[in-house]
Parts: sequence; structure tokens; C-alpha cells
Amino acid sequence: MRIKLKNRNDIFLLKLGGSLLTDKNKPFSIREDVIKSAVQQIIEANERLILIHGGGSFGHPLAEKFSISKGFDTSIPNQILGLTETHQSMNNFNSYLIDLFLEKKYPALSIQASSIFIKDSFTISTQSIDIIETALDLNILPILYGDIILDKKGSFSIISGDQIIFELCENLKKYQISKVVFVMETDGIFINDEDPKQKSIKLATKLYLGDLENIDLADLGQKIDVTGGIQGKINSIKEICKYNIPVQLINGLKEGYIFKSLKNEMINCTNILIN
Ligand code: IP8
Repeated sequence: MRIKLKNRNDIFLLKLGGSLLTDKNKPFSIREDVIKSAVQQIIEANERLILIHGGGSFGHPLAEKFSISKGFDTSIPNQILGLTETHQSMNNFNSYLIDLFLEKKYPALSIQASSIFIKDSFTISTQSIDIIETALDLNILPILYGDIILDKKGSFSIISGDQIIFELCENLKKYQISKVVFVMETDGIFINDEDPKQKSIKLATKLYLGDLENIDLADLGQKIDVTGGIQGKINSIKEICKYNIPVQLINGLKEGYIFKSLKNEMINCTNILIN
């Protein structure tokens, strides 16, 4: 896929998955080499983008322990404290990332989703998208992350990195998103071979939105996190494609892939194209 940035107001949204950046089996564990390489590639590419990262072992174990995504429940001991601890844990993780950019003298700014988005039962709203746009105007890299979200009805939930992306697709006005890139620890979406006798799986390198309806997903035995798994990712892609924005799923463990994606170079990955 070759998508040229058309004008200086075109941007990429890049999501670094939590299971790529952390060891999901060990709470609060960072995959240092992977994160450092991702940061280095983003700096070297030096493109205008918004970076979003997931929770991994900093967000999901706590969110699960206190059933944060189910909302306020007085029967769960210390749930409100757990809510704030979940946020703080994500904040610490995010600080680690921000520091890596600043150490390399690259201006990155942490923007907390829990401070700029609010829920009203099912709908999420924001009055603060201009903060992100103004940061972009100043050539600052805005970094958002999966977080807790408060609900005006006196409750709360989790806002995942993917939900943040939908909100950005919906609300950014001054900047056009030319591509959303999900950086994961697999090459993309694997499907079963058309010939069932083959019993083999293959990487879907090029898909259209319509293909996602009846996709024959290969079972890679991937763990489900509190906000989704691969089927959740497909639902996210469908949502993003509604805004006519192409999506790319790439492997963050492959050397140079993040850089190449940001430079629109060819890589072995899944591209979801707009019809
Ligand atoms: O990893 C979840 O974000 P995600 C964030 O993008 C928390 O789903 C706090 C669990």
C-alpha cells in the first residue's frame, strides 16, 4: 500500500499494542528492547502523527481485578481505589515512554484520555480535541493511552486505545488521518486457506471492509484481553473504515517495520483498504 501524505495537515494514528510493549503474563513488566526500538523508529521517521498505546500488563490486570469495565459496583471491595490505581499504573507506563522520547530530545506530550473524554452512559464526548490539534500545530508528538473513563451517570469504565482512535477519527477537524496503523506482535490477520483440505493458514495481506464481515479467522490461540482480542480488533477496523480511513496491521517485532509503515514503504502485513 502506498499512501502519500497529501498536505501538511495529513497525519497518521499509530497504536502500539499493550501486548507488544509489555509481558502480559507478568504484571507491570516492560519489554524494554521492543519499546526502545519502536521509539527510535518513530523518531527516525519524524512524521506527523498521534501515538496511542495500550495497557498490557500495566492496565489489564488491575482493570480486571476491580472489574472497572463493568462500572461502579459497591459489592467490589476498594473498587474506587482500584480505579485510580489503574489510571496511575497506566500513567507510570506512559511516563516511561514519554521519557524515552524526551531523552532523545524529541518533543512528546502525554495527554490523558481520562481528562479529555467523558462518558454519558453509552456515548463518549470531548470538548478538548483542540489540545491535540494545537500540540500537532507546534510539532509536538501527542501520546494518548488506554485509560479509565468517568461516566456522568456516576460510574466509570475503561477507554481502550482503540476507542480513543475512534474518537480521534470522529472529532479531529483540522487534521486528516491518512492511515491508522496497529502495531502488534503478529504480522496481521491470519485466515484459513480457501481449500479446507490444505488445513493451512495464511496472512491476509489485502482486505476490503466488506471482506471483514465473513472472514474465516485462523485460530492462533491468542489470549483475550479485557478490551478485545483479534475479533475485537476486527470490530475496531470496521469502525475506523466507516470514516474512509485505511488501516494497516503490522508486526512490531520485525525490524524497521514501524519506520517503513510511517514512510509508506512495502511490508508484509495486513492492509485494509477503502472500497
Ligand atoms: O490495551 C486498555 O487499553 P487497551 C487500558 O488499548 C486499560 O485495550 C486501563 C486496561
